[in-house]
Amino acid sequence: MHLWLAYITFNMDILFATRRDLEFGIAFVQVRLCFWLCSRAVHSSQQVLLRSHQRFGVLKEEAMSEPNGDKVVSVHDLDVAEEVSIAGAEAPLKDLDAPEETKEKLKKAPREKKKEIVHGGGAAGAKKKEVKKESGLGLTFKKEENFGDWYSDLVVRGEMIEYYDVSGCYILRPWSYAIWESIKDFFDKEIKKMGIENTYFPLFVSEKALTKEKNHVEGFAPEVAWVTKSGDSQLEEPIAIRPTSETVMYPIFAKWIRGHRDLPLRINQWCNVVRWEFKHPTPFIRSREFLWQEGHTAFATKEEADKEVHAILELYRRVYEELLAVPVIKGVKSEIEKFAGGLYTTTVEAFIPTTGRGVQAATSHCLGQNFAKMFEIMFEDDKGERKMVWQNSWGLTTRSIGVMVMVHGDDKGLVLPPRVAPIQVVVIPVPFKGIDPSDECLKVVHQLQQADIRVKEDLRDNYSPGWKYSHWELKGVPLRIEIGPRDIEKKQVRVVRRDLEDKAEGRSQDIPVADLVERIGKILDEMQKHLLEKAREERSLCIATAYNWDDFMAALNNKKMVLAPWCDEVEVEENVKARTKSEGDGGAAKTLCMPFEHDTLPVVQEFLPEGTKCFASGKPAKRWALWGRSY
Ligand code: 87F
Repeated sequence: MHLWLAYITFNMDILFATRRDLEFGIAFVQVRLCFWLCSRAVHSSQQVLLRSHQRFGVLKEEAMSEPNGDKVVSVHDLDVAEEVSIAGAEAPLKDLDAPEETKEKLKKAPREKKKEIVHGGGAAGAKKKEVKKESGLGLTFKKEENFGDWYSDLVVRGEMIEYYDVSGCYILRPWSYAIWESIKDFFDKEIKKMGIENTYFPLFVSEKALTKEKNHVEGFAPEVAWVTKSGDSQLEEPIAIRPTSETVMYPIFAKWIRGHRDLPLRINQWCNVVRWEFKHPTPFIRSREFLWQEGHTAFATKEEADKEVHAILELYRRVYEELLAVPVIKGVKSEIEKFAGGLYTTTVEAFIPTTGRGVQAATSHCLGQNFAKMFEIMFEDDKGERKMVWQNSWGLTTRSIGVMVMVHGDDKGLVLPPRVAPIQVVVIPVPFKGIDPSDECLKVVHQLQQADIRVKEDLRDNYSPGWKYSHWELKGVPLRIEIGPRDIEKKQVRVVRRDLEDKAEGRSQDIPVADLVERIGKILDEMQKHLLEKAREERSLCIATAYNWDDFMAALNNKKMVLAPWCDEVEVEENVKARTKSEGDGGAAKTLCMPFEHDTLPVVQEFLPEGTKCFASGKPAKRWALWGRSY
């Protein structure tokens, strides 16, 4: 067994070696062999325990521990598959939510096999051996070839999501939850500046309250989850779990609002909601429970409400563009697509170029006076007249994280924009000839921490530098710093960017330690900008304009969003939905929004010449609409 392990460890070190790694490879292997010999002497009689933590039959590299908890030696993933059965370790976890088809593919997918000429290590040196190796760290699927499986694999291997045994529910691991916290911190500060206060209302809604505003629940009723039992006894009345909190909050608004001095009332809550979706669940994008913020406000006048709708929409744009580096299009929803309980719905729409699908990124609704009427939310104005309030509600969810993953991720893993990356810089020592640069790494970490850069060292001695590079690339950390003995001599470090291709100019640069804080700060800003620009360029190539049906269908089937002049009639949108479903092979298309802006054109709706016809009905066009298939 130990011989096997030494062999595996040795080969994996070579396999994960990058150019720089190879410089130091032999020495590293020597250290490993020494380590193994020692451990063999001490622990030869004990059974090695192996544990598998990765689903899909992919075993994660992990330090094996003796029953007493001591680390023995590292084992790299797939190589140990046979060892697992020998050691009787637990079987790889079942993929609980991935579609059956995906599970099958994941099981069958040929792992990338690499043939490597491995130079025998240690003092014996020059012996050459041909071995087949598998990396196990790289993703199984390619983004362009098999997007769905690439995404499911990525969110798990990138440690964003853990599957759970309730369908449609996912565990947000610290890596993704930290991203949510960044979004939350930013948005929370901004809404507080606007005078909005945080609050918390209960998770449960009575049936009476939930069904009070009929329009609002009508289409959604099948998605409402109900509690009907406690223990063995039936509840007297079933209680709904909030799918959104209009009906939870507005009875209380009616109580709190009496006169014009109680207005505006502006509150927000950060919470979870449950919607029992029947469409195929996708981590972050469509889950049965998700996290969000929901803002609910009441004003004396429509003008004030309108103003807030747009101010919040602008904040949503900033979350996507400034934090997540995802370009969005602001607009208003069509009559079919708006929130049925409200007056109008504004939206920020994102786009996933790889699938050619739009995705509603966040919405800000003007509810008008519908809810005020149903829940009797009235106020006495300064002339003593009783009036109904004007209301808004607005929400942004953890879907935003999924959109970011889909837009920026690549075949190596996640690519996290620096502003939301839980770790912005990882510092990795590259030992050579017995020189261990760990202390220098710690100094650099300290230096960067002082400048509020989120930085972490990876000094684990049971992983090779090459393995660590792949690991942190998979997790999307924006920058890695490598420090080897030669760097120490030259008082410099090597900095490598995650957002650029392997051979791209500027991906890797040597930076003097003295300039580090300033230069790293600049590079992170540049990366943030670059990611948005790159995504914007890609997205712009995916917007086509069509004036007739044939051009519209052609663009749609070419994975594009289509900007088209439209008569703005409900029946025509329904007809377009039906026709696109039957004529194309990617499902129905609908209006994503009537955009307020288009690329550099901030007033797109003003550029509709007299006499322009609707692309679908041939009737006079009233506005530009952006159409597309969507999530
Ligand atoms: C599902 C079940 C029951 C969406 C639902 O967008 C009710 C609903 O009202 C429901 N799904 N909606 C619309 C939510 C509107 C609105 N609420 C506050 C938001 C943002 C935040």
